[in-house]
Amino acid sequence: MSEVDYTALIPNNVDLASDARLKRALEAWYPKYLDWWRKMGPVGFQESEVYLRTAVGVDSEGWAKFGYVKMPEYRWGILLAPQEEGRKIAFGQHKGEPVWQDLPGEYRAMLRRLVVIQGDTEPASVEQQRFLGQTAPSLYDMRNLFQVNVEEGRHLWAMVYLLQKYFGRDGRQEAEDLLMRTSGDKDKPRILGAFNETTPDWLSFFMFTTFTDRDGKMQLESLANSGWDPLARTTRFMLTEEGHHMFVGRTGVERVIQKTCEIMKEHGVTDPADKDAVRKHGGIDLATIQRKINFHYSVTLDLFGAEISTNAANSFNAGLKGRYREPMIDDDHQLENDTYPVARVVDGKVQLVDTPALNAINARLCDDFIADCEKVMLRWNRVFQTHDLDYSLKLPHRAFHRAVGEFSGTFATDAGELISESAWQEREHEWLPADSDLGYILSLMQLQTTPGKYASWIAAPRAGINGQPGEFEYVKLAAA
Ligand code: BYC
Repeated sequence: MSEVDYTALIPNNVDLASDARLKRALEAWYPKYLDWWRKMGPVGFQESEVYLRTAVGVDSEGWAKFGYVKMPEYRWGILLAPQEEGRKIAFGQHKGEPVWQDLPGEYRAMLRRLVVIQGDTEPASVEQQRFLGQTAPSLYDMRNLFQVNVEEGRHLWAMVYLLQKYFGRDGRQEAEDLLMRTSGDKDKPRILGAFNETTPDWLSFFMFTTFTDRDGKMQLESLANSGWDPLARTTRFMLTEEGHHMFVGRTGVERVIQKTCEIMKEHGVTDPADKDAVRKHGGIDLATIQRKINFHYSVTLDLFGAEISTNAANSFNAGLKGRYREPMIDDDHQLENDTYPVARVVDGKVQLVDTPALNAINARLCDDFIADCEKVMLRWNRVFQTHDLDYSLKLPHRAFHRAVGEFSGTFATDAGELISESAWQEREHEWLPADSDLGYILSLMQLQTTPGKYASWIAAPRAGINGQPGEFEYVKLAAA
């Protein structure tokens, strides 16, 4: 069924009413989730009325409605994309067989791991962003932050549904554990590196939603063709929501660049390295924006795992996790005799090495991610052109500042030249923000709550959410 039951405590299109055991398990998890949301979710705005989008259907047209909601009352639902009749496994050794509706027993452990890792990132990002409401540069941005947060919450529900429906007692335990780990916690951290970093300011948030949410898109796209149909259908619908998160990031950074360009033009600043000239007018200088790109992009590349990975080969071979947009790739979708060029360190240099394609699944996804990020850079660099400024931002080399995979343990410049550790450390702040840069960004973070007004360091958006006018009150703040 694909009709969404909104009368139920947990809105769903999975006919929860007819599965008493699952319904009980999810209803028992709900108060724990709410507890977590209140403790670890957005600080200070739980009673405010936020103009949010809520998913009410799963068709591509008209799947969501907008209205004011207090976040703890958001209708977090379980929504799967419609089942496709006769769908076949599209890749790996089971290619051509009907997709699995039940959990394939031999792949239980692999699937559990994929679902848990995916699930773990969702609450992690909410935790990372929990203080940002207090320094929102406008009500428009505050609303976008909370939209992202409630949808990450819904994505957690999506994974918890899979765990509780298909993995029995272990699944229920994993669902509990997803609420027990905490981003950045010394003893019980979140599973993947980037989700334990802090998101202390809004430029970090926009970089995170540009780059790290884009990893989310790539990973979800790879799972959206899974031979395990419940996972494919769940992730397909998650992708519908993911687009807005990346929009928030891309346009957020774009608006920061726009404001900096306006300041530079207005005050005749021509040297992009002249931080002070921009900072004294309350903007974020271009060199600092570039360093923030370098940091967030490199940390996100680590999320793809090792470029050469038997885990990834096994889950591809098993038909569980494919490549980016698998059905559009023109090959045999089994890859047993194929090779793929992987960037590796050979003779002290980064070189492409032909590698068995099955082992290079992570490397390929990473390449697709990089190509997607390049498109974002084109958009950002267009802002300079419209201001007649001869400047461009760029992605650092894939070997730069890596902690996972081929380049972990090496030291590369932003252009990919391998250098010694001491040489790298001497030049680190050419490429990565110094504490003083981060301190400056933090000093700009002041709450702006007048409808239609924006902080000094960011331009207004081109259009409102859901066609709303410039002065729209996106968040009705609760009286303190
Ligand atoms: N940090 O063969 P390897 C999102 C571990 S983001 C720490 O290299 P594999 C979102 C790995 O677990 C998308 N550990 O990699 C965005 C393994 O440990 P075990 C999240 C790491 O397995 C914004 C060992 O190293 N979804 O949705 O091929 C906001 C060797 O692993 C890291 C997914 O990632 C790391 N960075 O690939 C909200 C999809 N990387 O098991 C949400 C599901 C690797 O040997 N996950 N390790 O002890 C996967 O597909 C894969 O697990 C990975 C790693 C791509 C993450």
